[in-house]
Amino acid sequence: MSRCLQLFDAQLASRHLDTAARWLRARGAGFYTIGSSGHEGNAGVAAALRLTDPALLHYRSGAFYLARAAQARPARDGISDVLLGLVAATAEPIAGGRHKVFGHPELHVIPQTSTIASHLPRAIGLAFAISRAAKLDVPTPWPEDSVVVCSFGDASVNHSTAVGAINAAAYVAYQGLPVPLLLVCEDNGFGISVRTPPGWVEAALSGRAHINYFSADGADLAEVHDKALAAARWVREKRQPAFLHLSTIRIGGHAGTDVESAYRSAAEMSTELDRDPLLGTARLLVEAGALAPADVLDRYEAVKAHVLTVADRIAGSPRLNTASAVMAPIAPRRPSIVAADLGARARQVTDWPRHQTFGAQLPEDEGPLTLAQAINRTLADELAARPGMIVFGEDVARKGGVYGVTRGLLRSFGPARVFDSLLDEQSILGLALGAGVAGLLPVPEIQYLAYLHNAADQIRGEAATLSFFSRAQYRNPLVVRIAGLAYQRGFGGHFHNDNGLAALRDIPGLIIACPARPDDAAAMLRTCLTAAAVDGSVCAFIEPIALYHERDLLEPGDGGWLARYEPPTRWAHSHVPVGRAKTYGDGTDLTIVTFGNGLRMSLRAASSLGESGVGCRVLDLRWLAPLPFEDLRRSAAATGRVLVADETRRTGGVSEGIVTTLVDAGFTGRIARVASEDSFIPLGDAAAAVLLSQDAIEEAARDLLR
Ligand SMILES: Cc1ncc(C[n+]2csc(CCOP(=O)(O)OP(=O)(O)O)c2C)c(N)n1
Repeated sequence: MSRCLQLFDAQLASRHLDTAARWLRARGAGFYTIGSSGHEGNAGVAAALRLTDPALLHYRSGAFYLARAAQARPARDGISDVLLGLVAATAEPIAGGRHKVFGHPELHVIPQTSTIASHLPRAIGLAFAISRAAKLDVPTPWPEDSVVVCSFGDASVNHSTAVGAINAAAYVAYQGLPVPLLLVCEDNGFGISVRTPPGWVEAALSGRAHINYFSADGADLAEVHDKALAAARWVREKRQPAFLHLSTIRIGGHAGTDVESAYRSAAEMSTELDRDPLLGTARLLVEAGALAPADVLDRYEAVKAHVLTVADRIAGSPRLNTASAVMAPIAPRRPSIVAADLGARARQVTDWPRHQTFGAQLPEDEGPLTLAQAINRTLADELAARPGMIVFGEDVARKGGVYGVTRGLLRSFGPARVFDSLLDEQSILGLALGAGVAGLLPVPEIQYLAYLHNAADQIRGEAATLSFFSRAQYRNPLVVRIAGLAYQRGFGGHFHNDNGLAALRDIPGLIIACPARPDDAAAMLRTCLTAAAVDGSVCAFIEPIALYHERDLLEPGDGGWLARYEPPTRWAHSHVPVGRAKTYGDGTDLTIVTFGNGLRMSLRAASSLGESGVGCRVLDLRWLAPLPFEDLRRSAAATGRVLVADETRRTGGVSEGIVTTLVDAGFTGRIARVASEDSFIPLGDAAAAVLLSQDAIEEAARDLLR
């Protein structure tokens, strides 16, 4: 009964936090009024789980958070945590005033965004990764027998992200792989003003193959606890996913600004209050003789007084007030530590284990390699050196990738570390996010850039924001390899030649690598993997498909696009730091700024221009975010004339950023740009009509010099 009383306190406090949220808002001191009222039965779910079971919570799981805070030893003051979040105080323990989220590393609550259902792919990834990490002997913050709990609303069930994630959980479980995941649907019957058809959640979630279904009346704490206990036990023992469907009510509308009477009758709202979970628990306590009715009221008032007193005290707490303070945790970077770590690791690599990976011939002895081969050998070297690194995606394992980039990795490292995923980019990235949080180093592949876009939120909204919303207390190290860009000699049309990077370029903190040459690809991939491991960096590694198997630069057979693989003794020396460009040539007439396929075209153009006496230098940016500001400025100043050769689209393409950067830097010389058209890429030879060409670069260069 003391447990029940403790949970009742969590429920009461959660309810009064909602009151406090509106009170603070009315005083201009609070900024968030989405509450948990009516959902307080979720305290019983927390009680059925262990403190160390990682939780990804719905924004109405306030009582869960408070109940879990009480489980900690010493107990945390969850009330203060939430209030500090409501007033966006810097002292708030997880987001530090950046948002109101439920989260705390000591409580194993991982903060979530407000994008409904977007946390489900990560939750599945985490459930998968905890077991996978144990199998690989990689330490994680959580015991091997943990249950990952993930809560969400009833309208969220219909979101394609949830549908895909639930399918992914079943797909993994179907194969007999562990997915210890408890999916808790807190069903209040509404998504803002839209009613979920009665019975729909049960119809959608129950009876599914490979995901067990439990349900409970969210107003009955004892029932919630019993069912949650049964569900958690089932998940923990079977290592299979389960739903826990809680029927709840929603008291006070969607948020403080929501006028519920616009879409609900007063009669309906007042009848529903019979199902208030606070009344349910009070009834339990009174019937069991633990409290008299008057005690219940006293307790209610005492908790209210306490919450409002704390609210009053923290109302004026200091808030973030400078851009640098706000932005500090977006993507903390320590380039010198990355370089040192890379060097130290390289010194530890010895040839014997590498021979086990590569056979008799080490890659540095293979002679000049293509871009695809260089990436392949680097992945192999890094997989050998990093036990927590996993490589996965569509077709990466058995086939070795559509372009052969991951060929042989499955054979060398086995299916626990190199595996084919289901065909769902959102689930691939979600798995990566869960794996990263669990302590693995995920290297997912997105087969084509065009197919990143239907899952971009997993990078944009989830991966890139985790450090921001947790003050870097949670990180999801990630190196997502994306085969992309155009010029596949008329093959494939738009979907295999997408040249749009704008959707990645504006994501705060995201590192975008775009190597063009084999030697750069190897060094930059090592940099990304090290930055991910050391700083938790989120990296998009863009691989220009058309250059994967390119061998020549100026003449057929010249081998000018091949490069030898560097042995580990040279890795520190050839380290390419994030944001460092590379210059080719030292001409003083013109600087051509470019990257990717543009580098090869520009080098060819520079050679041709050189024949007519024009001295060019070509700057390969290599990193598209952060842009190599200093190198750009310096090489522009060296000639006073800049031509940007950009294979991405004229609007929203990389060249916009380069020109703006130069203008911002006070560059007063001449600038021009050539880019691809604002078009999708057509099939066949027509592609050339809309893409940047070597001829266009040469012509623009001559114009600029005229
Ligand atoms: C992807 C996305 N679309 C729209 C919204 C705006 N929105 C916020 S809450 C909400 C309703 C969610 O309903 P439900 O999942 O039932 O949770 P509840 O709020 O009822 O607990 C909507 C549409 C959002 N946050 N995310």
